[in-house]
Amino acid sequence: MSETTEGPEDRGPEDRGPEDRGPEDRGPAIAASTLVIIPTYDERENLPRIVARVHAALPTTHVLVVDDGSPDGTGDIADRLAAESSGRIAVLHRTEKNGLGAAYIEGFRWGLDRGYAVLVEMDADGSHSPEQLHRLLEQIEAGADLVIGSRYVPGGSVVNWPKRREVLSRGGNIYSRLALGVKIKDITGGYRAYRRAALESLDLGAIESHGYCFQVDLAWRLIQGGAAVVEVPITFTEREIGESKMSGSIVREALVKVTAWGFRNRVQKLRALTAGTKVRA
Ligand SMILES: Nc1nc2c(ncn2[C@@H]2O[C@H](COP(=O)(O)OP(=O)(O)OP(=O)(O)O)[C@@H](O)[C@H]2O)c(=O)[nH]1
Ligand SMILES: [Mg+2]
Repeated sequence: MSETTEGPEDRGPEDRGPEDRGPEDRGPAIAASTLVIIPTYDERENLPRIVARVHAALPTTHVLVVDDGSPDGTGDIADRLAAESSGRIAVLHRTEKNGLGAAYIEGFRWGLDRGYAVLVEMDADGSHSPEQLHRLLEQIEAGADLVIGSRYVPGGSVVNWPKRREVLSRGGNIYSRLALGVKIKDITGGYRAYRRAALESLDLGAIESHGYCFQVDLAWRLIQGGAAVVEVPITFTEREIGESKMSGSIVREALVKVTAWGFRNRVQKLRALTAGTKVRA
């Protein structure tokens, strides 16, 4: 398997909406064995909207909400949605805010235990468009292990992002590309689909990263293991409701860890090179 960075720019009409397909046949077939994991912290207004959009786009897909005891009552709203969902929505309640990475790991474990073929990461705040999820799933069907919804491949875009945020995100991606020597344009992106075997190949208990770093960490581990990583273009829209949980410590964590991984990787390569030279000499 190899690392690939660009999927097709568009695998169907730009906004192939549910209205274009029959009610029982929306999206790729694998949508019926897909679990969309949505971590939440204070997203009471966003959660019902995003879940409704997922099910309008892909009615057979299941959703798992992982709430970290949101003070605004998001967890209760999730329970209500689950009760009315005929089994398509489940909720995990965690007692305290412990970061997006830990929430996803618990969600992955839950989904793997229940046999889902694909596990998707999606923010609750509307930045990741459920109407574009079919693009990610189509690439899994085509053989990818990890598909990243990318803002920075041709066809990808960001809407309503303050310049400051875009500079930070683009800078973080350029730095990660250089430090790690990977070709992926949006390695910090959090809209993703994982083939279950890809997650099973990882030691999830060993992953301690939190924010953006969590995304880089998983992609980096998979690339090193020889996984096929593909990017598809997405339209990323800044949240309209609620507050961002981005913080300086999330940026610092990513910077420190990515630098350390890149350094270690180069040392390992250098060692392998000198060992090879000695053998040949
Ligand atoms: N369960 C859980 N969810 C979290 C935590 N922190 C953030 N989230 C959720 O993770 C998703 C992404 O968080 P955001 O605050 O939008 O962070 P971001 O997308 O990196 O930053 P912005 O671009 O500023 O929105 C949202 O659905 C949040 O509610 C956490 O500690 N626990
Ligand atoms: Mg966000």
